[in-house]
Amino acid sequence: MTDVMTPKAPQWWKKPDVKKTAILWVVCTAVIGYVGAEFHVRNMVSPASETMSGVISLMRVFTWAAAPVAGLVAAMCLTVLTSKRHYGDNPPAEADHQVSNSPRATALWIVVSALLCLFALVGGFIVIQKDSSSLFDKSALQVNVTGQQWLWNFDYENGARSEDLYLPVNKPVVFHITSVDVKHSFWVVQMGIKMDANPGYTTEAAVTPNKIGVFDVRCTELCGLLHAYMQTKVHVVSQADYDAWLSIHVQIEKGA
Ligand SMILES: [Cu+2]
Repeated sequence: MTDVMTPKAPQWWKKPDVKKTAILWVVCTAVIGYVGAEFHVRNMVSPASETMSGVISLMRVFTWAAAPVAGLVAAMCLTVLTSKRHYGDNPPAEADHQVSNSPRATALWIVVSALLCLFALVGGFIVIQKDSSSLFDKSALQVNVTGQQWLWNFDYENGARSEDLYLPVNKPVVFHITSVDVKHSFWVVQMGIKMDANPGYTTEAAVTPNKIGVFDVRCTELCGLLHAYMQTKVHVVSQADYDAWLSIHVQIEKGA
């Protein structure tokens, strides 16, 4: 073990292409991580719930965690593409890398990639766990969501039904999602909620909208000819506006 700890650079590090790959690895990791994370964040919607904020940070973290892997592949490609080409049957002496055949390098890579996977798994579980907690919130609003080719229906606790979703701001809501025909998927884009709507089953998803405004609801499971048009809006309003909308809506339904 002591010979490994000596400050002298190991033999393989002296090979120019190993050095080149290592430097490129650092540069590629930084570029891929930065561009990837910024690209994701800029191209993702502005969040309308804690859940969506969590999704965005998770994407950022995952992008950075994946950057060294992508960076190494890119660095190796760049080294190969820019290195001197050798012709002949026997590789030149400088191409004989112990690292290419080293159990230590293999073990290190397995451990590092296993740790990265574990990190992604645990990170994902923590966010999922946090998001599911309001499923058990007794004070949460309950809304039944029914998908059908090619629209959504929303049923509220007082019997009102609508095709646009209305929600009060800062109040947890639990969606009970099903379908009357084929498989659909209920996606509230800016709130980071996406759940399958299966015929004969009820699936659940919970969220707390934290921004007043109009946001998008889409079907995200290919469900037939007009799948692309199976979208509607969610109106997040104040509690007073929500109560007023709900009472008027029920009256209209009863009067009709
Ligand atoms: Cu659909």
